[in-house]
Amino acid sequence: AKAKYRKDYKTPDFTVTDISLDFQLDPQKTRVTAISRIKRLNGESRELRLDGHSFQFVSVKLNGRDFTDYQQNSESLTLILPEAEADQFELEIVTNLEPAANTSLQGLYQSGEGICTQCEAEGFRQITYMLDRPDVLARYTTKITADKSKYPYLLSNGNLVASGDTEDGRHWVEWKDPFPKPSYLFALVAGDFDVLHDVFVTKSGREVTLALYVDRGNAERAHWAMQSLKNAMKWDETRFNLEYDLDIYMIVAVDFFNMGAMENKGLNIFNSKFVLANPQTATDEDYLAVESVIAHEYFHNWTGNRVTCRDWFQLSLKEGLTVFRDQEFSSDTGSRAVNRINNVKFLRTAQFAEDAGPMSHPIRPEKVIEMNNFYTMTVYEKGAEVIRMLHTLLGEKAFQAGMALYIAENDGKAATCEDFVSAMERASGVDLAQFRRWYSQSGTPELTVSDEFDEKHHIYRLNVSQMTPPTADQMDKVNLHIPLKIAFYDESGMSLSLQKDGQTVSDVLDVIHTDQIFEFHNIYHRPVPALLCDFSAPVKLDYDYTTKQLITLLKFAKNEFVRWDAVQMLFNAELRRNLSNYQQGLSLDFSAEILTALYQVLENYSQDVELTTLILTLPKETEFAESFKVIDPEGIAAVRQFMLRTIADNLKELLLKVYNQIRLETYRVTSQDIALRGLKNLCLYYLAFTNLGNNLVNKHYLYADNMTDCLAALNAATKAQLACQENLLSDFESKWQHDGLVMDKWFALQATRPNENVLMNVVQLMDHPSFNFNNPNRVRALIGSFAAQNLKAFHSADGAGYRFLTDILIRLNDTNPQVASRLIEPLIRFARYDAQRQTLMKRALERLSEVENLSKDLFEKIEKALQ
Ligand code: BAL
Ligand code: ZN
Repeated sequence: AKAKYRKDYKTPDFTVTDISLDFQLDPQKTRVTAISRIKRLNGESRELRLDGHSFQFVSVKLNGRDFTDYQQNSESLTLILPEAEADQFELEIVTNLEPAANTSLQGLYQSGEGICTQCEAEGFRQITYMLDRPDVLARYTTKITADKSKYPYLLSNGNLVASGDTEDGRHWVEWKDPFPKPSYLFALVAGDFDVLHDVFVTKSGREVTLALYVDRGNAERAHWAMQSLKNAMKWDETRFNLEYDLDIYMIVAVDFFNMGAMENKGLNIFNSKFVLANPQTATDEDYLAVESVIAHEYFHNWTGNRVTCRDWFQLSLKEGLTVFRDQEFSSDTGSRAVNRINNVKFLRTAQFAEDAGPMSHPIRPEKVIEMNNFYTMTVYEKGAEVIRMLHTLLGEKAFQAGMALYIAENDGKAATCEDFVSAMERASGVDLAQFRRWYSQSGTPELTVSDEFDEKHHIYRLNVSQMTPPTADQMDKVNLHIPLKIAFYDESGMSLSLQKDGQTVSDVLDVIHTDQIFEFHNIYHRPVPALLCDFSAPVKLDYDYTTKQLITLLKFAKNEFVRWDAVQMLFNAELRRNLSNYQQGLSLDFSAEILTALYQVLENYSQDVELTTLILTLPKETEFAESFKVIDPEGIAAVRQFMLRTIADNLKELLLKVYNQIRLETYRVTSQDIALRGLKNLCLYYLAFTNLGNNLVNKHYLYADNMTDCLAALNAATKAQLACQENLLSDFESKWQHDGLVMDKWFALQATRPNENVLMNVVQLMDHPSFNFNNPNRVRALIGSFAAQNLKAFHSADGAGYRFLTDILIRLNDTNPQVASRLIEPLIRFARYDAQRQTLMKRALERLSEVENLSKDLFEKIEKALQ
């Protein structure tokens, strides 16, 4: 497998201006005729290399004549053009596809009873030979002919321009997309659906038809998604001044999908997981996820579609920016603090782990073998953090001026990250020279902070140093421009104003050198510093806090994020200290001071319900694990259990009181109710670990009238291994076995049980009637959760978890390499475990590396891990 490098980018020699696609659709044999208008951009070139694979090639015609002057290999077709025709010509290519046999879920494939496409990043080339690169923008016309009774709905991008019936029970439609687009945004869907219709009137008064297509019988599960779409459209007009541009916006939900969703122009295709929601089937968390993914794909219409990427190394240009936009949408719509905390939790666990592993890469990667491997936490979530830092440095007004300039300059074009930063720089006048390094440097920077208080002169100094440790892909690091947001509190919790030389100074420090001293005046007592408020940069921060200081921040900080972060530091310190005790066979203990502080937070829960829940939630094992160089899976599990039980026992009465106080009548998805349910269910979770657990959890399950409560009971029952657990699990199973999406919750619970025999159980569940190895959601729920979330079982010292995952990956390598490549992640991060586990993990990877027809997806990761 050959790598591609960012530095090798060359503009294409040819471009496709118009393409007309004709699909004679059939699950066993689909015939595709593609007629392209092609223009030469480089007057020298006579060789036209088109990408394509995994179909049956039928014929090629040049300007209407059969054409034979070409070379073909497993990935491409290269035409040697006659000079006389090379400037501008028409190419007709015919291919045959078998959607029903396409388990890769890329290109054209069958999902359930329907047929659909997935073309990002390089799936279009599985449909026909094409200049399959994002800087080739063409106008698409798509004609689809198919069986009318099986596929009453035939959809593609743009507007429906014609339709009709054929004599043999088939029908056809023609769609035309007026906006030139790269091939990765092409989409086609055929099937039978329930359709939910609505209308959105844009701010300039245009009426847009909204249509949401779901499996028959699921229409009532689509209303939340529709409302979310309308909210997103409105929000983008208000906050970003961006209006929708076509007359119709369609969303189709399908059950077989590798990603979460896809932003195809005018025709989003969604994993049904991110569309369907009703109180019986979806949890509060699911509702919020649907809202955010619907918004994300909608926001791509401008940041991704109207302005697209020049090449795939620039992926973060659209993804980082669009994640930032969907995060802002959720924050403006719901609670900003809660959104920030949840995003930071995710980044600190998943993205930091990626940076520390063999797949580390900058948000704009330099080298890629399989592009699908770069739809990562780094490109998406860290990419969004980089945009957020720009927003912090520029402020909303200048940031929006930069956005407007970026859109104006690049509309209808394929742009680069540099185009974006340059627009931001020119619109704001802020020098971003050093800031640009965030795009080329990988790894998690570390800030070390110490302080001095000069009592006599009332001066307080912060000494800040930065360092980015070497990563697998990049040894040498440079200094970054890091915005460090701070606040100071006195012992009584009053916040102090930041002053220097009699002037108020900014609470965002520009950290740009290796070592810097920041001085603050008129400080009369040694303050407690709150550092990295709101996680103003994606870095690790080290400051030697005392427990007392952290408790002060927890109690008094004005900023919710600071309060939550203080508790994270307290929990981490408790875990670390006790883990070392555990490893030495000493007894464990929990700080009484911290218990008292947690008690007080819970007692005052009505002041901020959501924050109370977040503060009292003990980090998951995987979250704790991330702070260790060498991870001890058993030790972390044992100590976390101890912490959990200690909090539960000590706060038992108060937990029960709060549990009983919170009463919700009918289920409503409002911020207030979600918050109250969250806290009640957290109380239930702790109480499950006390002698009250079995009764309480059993009752909670019985009375639950919504999935959030039902799942909270199941989770508590299985994690605390209560007597009622088997009963509840089988009740759930008999109720929901017909519904794969709901059963995913059950599969994930089974896979993350603390039981000794969990692996055997997972293996048996692969034969469960609701399980389907070809459905990525099922595979991720059962096998993905086991490997990525069940730290102790997956890393069992005998290597059984590793062998199991390897067997699965060998199968998936043939059927769906993209999903295989996601699942392999826990295995390639062996450097974080002890020598014995490392040996076993490496052995598993070596076995994989010898598999015949190893996909590029797995090859790239295994090679990096073992090098
Ligand atoms: N472009 C792939 C799916 C997404 O990020 O929206
Ligand atoms: Zn996206």
